[in-house]
Amino acid sequence: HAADNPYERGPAPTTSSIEAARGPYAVSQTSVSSLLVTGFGGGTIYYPTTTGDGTFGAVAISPGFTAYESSISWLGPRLASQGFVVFTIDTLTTLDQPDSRGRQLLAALDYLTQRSSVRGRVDSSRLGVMGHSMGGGGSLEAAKSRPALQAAIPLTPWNTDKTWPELRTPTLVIGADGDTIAPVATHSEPFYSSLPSGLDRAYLELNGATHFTPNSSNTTIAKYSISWLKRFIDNDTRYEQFLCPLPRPSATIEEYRGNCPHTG
Ligand code: 9J3
Ligand code: ZN
Repeated sequence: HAADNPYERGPAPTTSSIEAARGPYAVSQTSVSSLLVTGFGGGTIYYPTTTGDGTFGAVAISPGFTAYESSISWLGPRLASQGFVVFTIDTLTTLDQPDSRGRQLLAALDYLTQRSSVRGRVDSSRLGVMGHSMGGGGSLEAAKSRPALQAAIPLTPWNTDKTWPELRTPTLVIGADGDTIAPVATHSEPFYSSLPSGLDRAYLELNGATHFTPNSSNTTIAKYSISWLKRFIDNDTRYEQFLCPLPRPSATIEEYRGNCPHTG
């Protein structure tokens, strides 16, 4: 109920509403040229068109090694239509490593909240990060250096740093059972296991999936990402039902680990 939670946005969710290709908000978008920003490579901001619902939480999303914004762009309208401002970015070079991608995600959030044309629509205290592969590794780096971030979702993340006990940000790690580039045994699983045990954390292993599954529209990635962002960026406990009790293995879920109930 909005009277209890000033950050709640949109109608009460259902399984169909979080699985749908689009949520309840009409979405607009604006392009940010790399020539006009510093610290990252520009991108596209997707945002709810309405100005009648107050400010929204926001998330910046980085692509992986050698990849462009286009490789993660499906998440822009998918998440924004649920009531977030979403900034899908390009990196300074496509070869940037995870630590650099982490700094670039933070530069993008700073641009979004302080300089962008939609800054008035963003609640600068409710921010999150996502990314694919080295961009997912970057989302862990960003959360490590900025503990005020409210949610992190690394997607088939890759990083040489295997341990993340420093994080204070609720983190959902999404791995793929068939990933041979960032195998879950040496990336997603140790990343998840090394998070503090008292932190709100989860590990979703996609079934029948590869390193590149996060590069196209995927309902399982979308529904749990929406739920995690709503639960921790918006403090919206209406979404707790999709996260706790822990999802059971299914045609699309190889494994799911996490703490329940959530504490944050
Ligand atoms: O961003 C990624 O896809 C990282 C996987 C990779 O190619 O690492 C090799 C150095
Ligand atoms: Zn570490």
